[in-house]
Amino acid sequence: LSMLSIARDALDRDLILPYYQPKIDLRTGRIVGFEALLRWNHAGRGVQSPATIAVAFDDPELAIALGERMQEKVIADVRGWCERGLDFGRVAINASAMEFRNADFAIKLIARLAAFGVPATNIELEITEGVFLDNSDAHVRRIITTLRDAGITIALDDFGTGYASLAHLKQFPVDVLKIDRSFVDAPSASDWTIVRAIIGLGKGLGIKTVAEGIETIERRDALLNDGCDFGQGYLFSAPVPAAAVADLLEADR
Ligand code: G
Ligand code: G
Ligand code: NA
Ligand code: MN
Repeated sequence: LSMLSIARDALDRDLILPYYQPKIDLRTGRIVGFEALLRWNHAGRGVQSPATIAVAFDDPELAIALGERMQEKVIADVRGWCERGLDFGRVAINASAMEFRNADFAIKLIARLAAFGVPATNIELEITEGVFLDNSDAHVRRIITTLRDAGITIALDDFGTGYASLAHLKQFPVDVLKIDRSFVDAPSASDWTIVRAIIGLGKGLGIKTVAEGIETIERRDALLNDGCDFGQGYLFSAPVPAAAVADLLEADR
C-alpha cells in the first residue's frame, strides 16, 4: 500500500490519534505544556509514527484532512482536561505548510476552540519554515496575527534547519523557537555553538527557546546553564496517550 492510501484508510477508519509529550521548564523542572504528535493505530502492529504516512503531509487534500482530524482530537482531549480541572499549560498542535495555504485556517481553528469551550490561551501552534516557503509573506502574517490576537502562541519548529530563518524572525511575530533535535543531540562543539547562538538570539529578541530531544541529565544541565527556557525529550517523557497525561501531571505536582 502507498503512504497516501494508508493515510486515507486511517482517516476513514478513525485510526488517527494524538500522543502528548510534555514540555518542561528547565529551571523548575515542572511541566508547562505538551506537544500533540500524530499517531495512527494499526490493528496488528500497534501504534505507528507519522513517518509511515509522511508524504500525506504534502498532499493538498490529505494534509488538510489530517490536520483537521488532529485538531478535533486534541481539542476534545483538552476539553476533557479542562473539565477535570487539570493544570496542563499550553498544548501545541503542529501545522503543515499545506494547511497554512488555506486563508481560513486561523478563523476555523479559533471557531473550533470556541465550539468546544477551550480557551485559545491553552493552545500553541508549531509551524516550520516550510510555511514561509510555500506561502506569501502577507498571507502568513495575516494568519499568524489572527491566531496571536486570539491568544494562540506561535512556535517555530525545527529552527535552524530550514530556510531564511533569521529574516523571518525580524518580520513575523513568533513567541517560541524550537531548537532542532539534530543540534541538541549532536555532541560536537560546533553543534553546541549553534545551540548557544539560538538561545542568545531568543534572549535578544524576547523569544522563548525550547530544546528538543533531551535524552540525558548532562544535556539538560548544559542547556539550563546556557539559558534555554524549556525542554522536551525522552529524559522527561516519551510522547504518551491522552489517558496518561493526568498521571504525568499528578507525578509532577
Ligand atoms: O512523533 P514523531 O517524532 O514520530 O514525529 C515525526 C514528525 O512528524 C515530526 O517532524 C513531527 O513534527 C511531525 N508531526 C507529528 N505530528 C504531526 C501533526 O499532527 N501534524 C504535522 N503536520 N506534523 C506532525
Ligand atoms: O519535528 P518534531 O520536533 O515535531 O518531532 C518530534 C519528534 O521527536 C517526535 O516524533 C518525537 O516522538 C521524537 N522525540 C521526542 N523526544 C525525543 C528524544 O528525546 N529523542 C529522540 N531521538 N526523539 C525524540
Ligand atoms: Na513539532
Ligand atoms: Mn521539531
